[in-house]
Amino acid sequence: MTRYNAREVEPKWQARWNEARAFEARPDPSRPKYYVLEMFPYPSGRIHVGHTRNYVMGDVVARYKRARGFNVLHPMGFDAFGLPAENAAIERGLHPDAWTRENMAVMRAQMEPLGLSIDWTRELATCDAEYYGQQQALFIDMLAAGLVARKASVVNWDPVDQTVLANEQVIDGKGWRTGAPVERRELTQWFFRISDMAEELLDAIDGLEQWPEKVRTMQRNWIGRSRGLQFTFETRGAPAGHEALEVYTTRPDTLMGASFAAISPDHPLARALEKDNPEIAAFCAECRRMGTSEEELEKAEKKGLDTGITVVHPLDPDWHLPVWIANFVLMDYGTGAIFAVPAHDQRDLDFARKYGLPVIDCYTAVNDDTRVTDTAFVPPKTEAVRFVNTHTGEGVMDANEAIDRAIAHAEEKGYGRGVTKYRLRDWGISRQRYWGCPIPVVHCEECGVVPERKANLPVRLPEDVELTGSGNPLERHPTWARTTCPKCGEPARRETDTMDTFVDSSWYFARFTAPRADTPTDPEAAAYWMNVDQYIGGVEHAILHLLYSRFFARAMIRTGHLPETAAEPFNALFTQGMLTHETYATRDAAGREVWHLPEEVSRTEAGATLLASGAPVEIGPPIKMSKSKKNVIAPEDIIEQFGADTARWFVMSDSPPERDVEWTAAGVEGAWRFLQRVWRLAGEAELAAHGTPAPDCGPAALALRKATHKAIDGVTADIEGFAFNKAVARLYEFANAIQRTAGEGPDLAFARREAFEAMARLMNPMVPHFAEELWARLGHETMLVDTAWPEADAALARDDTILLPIQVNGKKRGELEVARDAGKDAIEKMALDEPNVVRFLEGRAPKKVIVVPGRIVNVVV
Ligand code: ANZ
Ligand code: ZN
Repeated sequence: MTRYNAREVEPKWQARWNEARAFEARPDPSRPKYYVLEMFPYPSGRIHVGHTRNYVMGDVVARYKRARGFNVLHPMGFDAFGLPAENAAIERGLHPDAWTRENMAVMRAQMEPLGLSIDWTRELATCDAEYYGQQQALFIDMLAAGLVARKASVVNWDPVDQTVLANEQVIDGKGWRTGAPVERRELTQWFFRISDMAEELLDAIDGLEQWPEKVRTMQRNWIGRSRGLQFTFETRGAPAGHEALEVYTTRPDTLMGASFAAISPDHPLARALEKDNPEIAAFCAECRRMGTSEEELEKAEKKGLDTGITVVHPLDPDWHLPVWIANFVLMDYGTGAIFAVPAHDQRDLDFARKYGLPVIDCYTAVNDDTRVTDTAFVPPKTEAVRFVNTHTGEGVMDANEAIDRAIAHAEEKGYGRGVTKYRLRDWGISRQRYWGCPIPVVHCEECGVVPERKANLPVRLPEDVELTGSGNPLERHPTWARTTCPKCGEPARRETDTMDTFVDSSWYFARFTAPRADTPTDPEAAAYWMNVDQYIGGVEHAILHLLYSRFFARAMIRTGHLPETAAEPFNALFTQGMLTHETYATRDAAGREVWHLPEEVSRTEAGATLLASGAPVEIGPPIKMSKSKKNVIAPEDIIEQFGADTARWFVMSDSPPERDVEWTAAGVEGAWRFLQRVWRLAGEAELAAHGTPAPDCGPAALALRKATHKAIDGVTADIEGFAFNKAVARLYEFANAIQRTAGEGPDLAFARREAFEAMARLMNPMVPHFAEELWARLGHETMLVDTAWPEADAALARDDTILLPIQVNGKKRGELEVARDAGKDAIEKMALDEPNVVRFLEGRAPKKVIVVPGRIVNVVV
């Protein structure tokens, strides 16, 4: 009896699948299509088994759908532009292109042995000119369609790297790479006009029924719709041209609690004052040295400066409020100016306490009239409160009602109007970087900004660049930017900004439908393959990547690159959990942790020691696998030792796919032993010949047949429901049922063949090499990749007994397990003998017993 040898079997089947070009997807209108996609990886280096979990999930879906008769598209590529490549270039002298391509080769070589059913002929990398040239074509079309803007905006500026930072790259006010305090600068930048689509993007979230609710909520919050009042204050003492100050509030019901007005340091009024007031200039400059993110402003200490200007309260001409410049007011939200109500806004309260400004309560809790001291009173807008100082009518009501009244009041009296605002800002895509997609426009002295001609695309990156980590290498390049104007033919300069790498990943799913087309998409292929039926990826991309992709899908519809039906490009989204592992650390002389790879450690029940020195090792709790903590396992090590299928089986077992799963040596060995056990059972079993008709089955054979058909039913439902761990658990049970079945005879030989055939087909999505080998061993000449999913026989899959609830006088008092086909009389008799029912009857005779077969028994006394 030979052992199952994954090391020989796995490459063999991979070669056979490749020979058969089994995974190359071709449009075929006669078959339903299924597009499954895992978020494509960034080629940062080697992958660890943690990365493989979502590819395996995608593969389970892909192989299952293929067996269900779908024409499956399951592509893979690389999100290959980005900063780490430039950093590697600076640190190690490698060209970003070389570094990236080397990593891609390594990762592909790590992925291939996993036996994923990927159509590698569609592979793309966003750093290929073939890809980014089409992105440039798309940009030009979007420019023509009015979806692109060029405008001045305040950005985070890293003074050391001389570059713009995204908000996410600003950590505690410092550049993520340099640690230098970030400054604010105004630059002319390229934007995608995503904020114009805010309403549409928000409303469409309701239709994303197969997305996790938490992701939908995150998207909604990011878009951030609010309803409020916009109105103008008259100013007193302001420079000419600033007689009016427009403010936005979401709490117009608190107008009577106004304590002061505040403007952003970037507000035009602040800029006007700064010109001839050094104190204001110095204060604004100080504010500008902070990042622009809301989060950051939230955390920063509140600071302000009284401008000496006042505004007139709209409800009382004699009431004048001072105007402050405040660091917590953002220029790009609302109007960049507010009135502040310290009693009901914590930021305003902190500010008021610091600068001795009044705190005026507008409302209190309904049954507790405590006034505000250190904590602003901000109950949810749906909660009823008692208004004590308001123009909206005093008394008990919730904020929403009061706000509606306040807006109506302002509109009636004519001092303001109700408006809807969105938090979502336009998407700034300009980066002063080398390793990104060049923005395909030209600056001409005569004609201004001119898009490049499509015939001249791609605008390729130069290969010879000097990367120093500061400034923009494209701008420094001696010749690259020199070109001629596409319009007038005179000498002109190329745009040297490259695109945010989020652009690259916002349409790759569409490109996969025709990755070599000489337009961004091939409309016919896109119409056939779109949408992505199942998208799988990390929840860390729940906001930006998905929102940008949703914007791009709409932009591509408007520019004719996607069909109308693709506005929401991802029908279903699944966010997978992480793979975790214990950490192992020793201490250096200074007491700092030194992390060790699991393979460097000898781990027993009692503890762990370093293999090399025997030194004791501190074991940390399982956390997400990461290079920095070294708690990673290389897939090739597992494949070498146990085979890819063992790894695949393990990462699908134990935990629901949306939750984390802990990688343990014992768990992996358990997975390996299971495959060996099934292999051994199949070898030992006496099986009927192919195509033998079902003989009359004795009880043992019938029990096994029932187990088989229940397994088919169950595993099918589990995979459909993304409960891969349940499918795995069910297959363990099924193997036990096979093992339990004793005896011999034609009926058992038949039942066993049926069982193993089902086992191979049901295991196939998870452990495809093993399943193919088992299938072949059962005597099949065709491969499982071409074999249909098994169908359960409903009669066999059904449970023989069912549970019936018993009610006495309408209250549930017990349960009855009865044969599925039990007759009414028999059920009635059993129900009256049921101990709980006997107790409730207390010796009385029932007036009536109503049996609804298959549903319920009602006893009336
Ligand atoms: C008066 C008021 C009273 C406010 C009160 C809040 C509470 P949401 O609801 O999150 O959209 N605001 C408006 N523009 C701002 C800006 N550019 N920078 C900083 N803060 C700004 O926030 C809207 C509220 O945030 C607005 O309502 C305004 O303060 C402030 F008890 O006006 B409120
Ligand atoms: Zn020109």
